[in-house]
Order: sequence, then C-alpha cells, then structure tokens
Amino acid sequence: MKRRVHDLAVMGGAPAFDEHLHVGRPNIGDRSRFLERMNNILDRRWLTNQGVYVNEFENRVAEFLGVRHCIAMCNGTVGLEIAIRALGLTGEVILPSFTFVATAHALQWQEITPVFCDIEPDGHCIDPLRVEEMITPRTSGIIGVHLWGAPCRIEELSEIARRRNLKLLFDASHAFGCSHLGKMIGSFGDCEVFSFHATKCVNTFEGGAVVTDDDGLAAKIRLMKNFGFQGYDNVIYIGTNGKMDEASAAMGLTSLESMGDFIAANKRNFEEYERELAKTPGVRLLPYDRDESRNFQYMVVEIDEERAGLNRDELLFVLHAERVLARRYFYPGCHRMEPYRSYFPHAGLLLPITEKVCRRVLSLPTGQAVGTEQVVIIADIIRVALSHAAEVRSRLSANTCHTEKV
Ligand code: T4K
Repeated sequence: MKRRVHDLAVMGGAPAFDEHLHVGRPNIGDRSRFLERMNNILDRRWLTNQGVYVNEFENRVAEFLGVRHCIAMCNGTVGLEIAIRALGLTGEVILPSFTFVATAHALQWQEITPVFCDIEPDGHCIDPLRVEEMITPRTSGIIGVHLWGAPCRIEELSEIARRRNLKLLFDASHAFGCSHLGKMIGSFGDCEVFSFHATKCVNTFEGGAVVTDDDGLAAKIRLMKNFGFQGYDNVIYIGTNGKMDEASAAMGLTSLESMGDFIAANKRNFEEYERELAKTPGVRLLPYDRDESRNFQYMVVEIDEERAGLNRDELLFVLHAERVLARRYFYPGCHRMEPYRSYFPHAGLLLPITEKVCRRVLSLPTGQAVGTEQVVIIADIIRVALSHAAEVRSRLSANTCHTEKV
C-alpha cells in the first residue's frame, strides 16, 4: 500500500506491482472446452468459410440479442466497412470524433468524408443537437458509437435519420451484453456492428459481427463478406474477405458461455473503484444506468485538473511508474489524427466537449485478470498522488514528465 507520498514510484519508492497491469487483458473462458473445440475443428478439417462453429456462433449471438441476423466478421473494422458499403453510404457521414479511430477509418477507407460531431459531456456519446447542425446535402448517414457500452441517444438519432432520410448505423463495439430500455443493443438503427477483439468482454481473438433485422441488408452483407459469391463460380456482387474463421468462432462460443462471469468480474471491479474513488476530488467515474444491462468492460474516469491538482497526463505518468498501464482512450480524438488533422485542421473549433474530454479521460485496468486487491492498490496510488499533488508535480517537472508508453 502507498500510504505516504514518498512511497510512490515517481518519488523514489518501489513500483506497486512486479508485473505490468494492462487495460484490455483478455478474458479467457473454459480452457478445456476451448481446446476440445479446437480438436473438433482439426478433426473436421474445416477451418474457415462458414463452418459449423461460425454458424453456431452467429445463431447464438442473434438469439441472445433478439435480432433476425448476425453475420460474423474477421474483425469489427471490416464489419463497419462492409456495413457502410451495404447501406450505400456516400459523400459525408456524421460521427463522433471521440471514438477509436477505426470508426472514422472505415469511412475514409472508402473515400467517404467523416464529419466529426461533438459529444455530450456526461456519457461521451454523440450529441443529437449537434448532429442536426452538421447535415449538408452530401450527408448520407449517421454513425453513433455506444461508447463504453452506454447507448447513444437512440430515439433522437433515429428521429433525425427518419426525418432527414439518412441511414443510421451504430458502432456497438463496446456494447455487447448492454441494453437500452430493456432491449439488447444490436437491434437499433439500420444495423449495428460489434467488435469481438481480444480486449473486448466477449472475444474471438480477432472478430466482429454485423447484426440487423433487415433481411435484404443481411443478404447483401453476407454476400459482401464472401467476395460476392452466391454458390460456386457465381459472383453477383462486389465483395471482400470479411469471414470469421472457425478457431475464432470456437473462442467466441467459449467466451459466450462465460460471459456472465466476465461481466460479474468487471462489475465487482467497477464497484470497488467506485467505493475507493467516489470521494476523491477531481476524479469522476462515469455514471451508469442501474436499470439496464451493462458489461462494465471499460473502467473510465475523468480527471479535472483544477480540482484534482494534477492533470490526466501527470496522473498517467504516476500510474505507469507503478506499472499500472492505464490508457488515454480516446486521446487525442480522431480529428487530431492523420489524415483527418491535415484534411480538417480546424475541426476542433466545433468540438469543444470532445477536446475537453480527450484531455481528461483515463481507462483503468479491469476484467478477469484484475482482482479487487489490485483495484484497491490502484485507487490508493491515485488518492495518495492527488492528495500530495504539489509535491508530485514538482518532482515530475524536475524529471521532465514523458507520458508516452513506458
Ligand atoms: N470501434 C470502436 C469504438 C472500437 O473501440 C474498436 C476497437 C473498433 C471500432 C474496431 O474493432 P476491431 O477491428 O478492433 O475489432 C485496442 C483494440 O485493438 C481495439 O479492438 C479496440 N477497439 C481499442 C479500444 O483497443 P489498441 O491500439 O489500444 O490496442 P493495444 O495493442 O494497445 O492493446 C490494448 C491493451 O490490451 C494493451 O494494454 C495490451 C492489452 N492486450 C492486448 C491484446 C491484443 C493484452 O493484454 N492481450 C492481448 O492479446 O486497440
């Protein structure tokens, strides 16, 4: 435990942990069940191309979400790219800048202009009031991102999309297992896209899925993810290779079976962080709706420098020195990354909340690899550092603070 400021590693103390503690350590389900499935794959000699496990995974996901169609993908980014193309998006598409860069890249990759829109300060999702202002004659759609697993303002966005005749796609990469008004995220908008990357609550190593209730759209997406093949030798559509393989689906099925345990571990960690940090000045934990299902996959705090005494980057440095590899998800915002910062150098002028939130957010380690004892230590480091902010700051500035990866 770090009881005194001089116990902190940045002040000369020993690091709190022997090994690095990561954000995004994968959850591993029942190992023997996974290996059994891997043996079955090898026995069947059917490794990819819509195998038994991919079919089963798609059916289980669709059933769990209550949607008609789930099309498994090799990753979430390709899922977004295919969904964007299948929806016929062109020209400009409105999306938040405060997201993982894949959301913007999936558009730009197809030479569709991402138009960055500001977010709401509380939940960090796209602000429907700002969306309306960004619509031009070239706008063909809106992409909402259910950031941290909390839903966007789905009703308001759906109403705008309907009234302005725009397509509505949700990037639900963070929201598997989360609900909105009692309905699982997955059934909103024209379609929704999940990521099952290793760092997600339910993972398939690499993987993703597009889910929809629209039969025609689903048929198109299915063709597109398999080069446009309809039966042998017959290509009826432009397509790409977006297929999930059998090993990924085996991991996905195993992961789904343990999802309850994964979420319970995340929730337990969230509650521990909440108990430990609730009264720490300048540290805000994002609120969550207790009436809805949440996966607690990301443990996000906002650091208000004025009240905390240290800024987010100084605190990040303190944590890294203790071997706690907290992350600045999603800094600095897509609009400040290439190629967007060159294309739209003034985008930030319309994104005041994004700019502010980007400077404040910190993602802390959680998931099954992190226990409550570790959470208590991490919270302790934060509290001790902030309650001696002036001393810590002067030590950091003497050592010239570098906040990049350690
Ligand atoms: N939309 C949104 C809103 C997203 O958040 C994402 C992905 C996507 C779209 C695209 O979906 P995918 O195409 O990825 O399916 C990571 C993930 O790679 C990415 O999937 C995720 N979002 C993003 C938020 O986080 P990086 O660049 O931060 O990854 P990296 O390599 O720094 O790893 C993150 C941490 O996880 C590290 O601290 C180490 C740890 N880790 C990672 C892996 C892969 C492990 O401990 N074990 C592992 O196997 O993007």
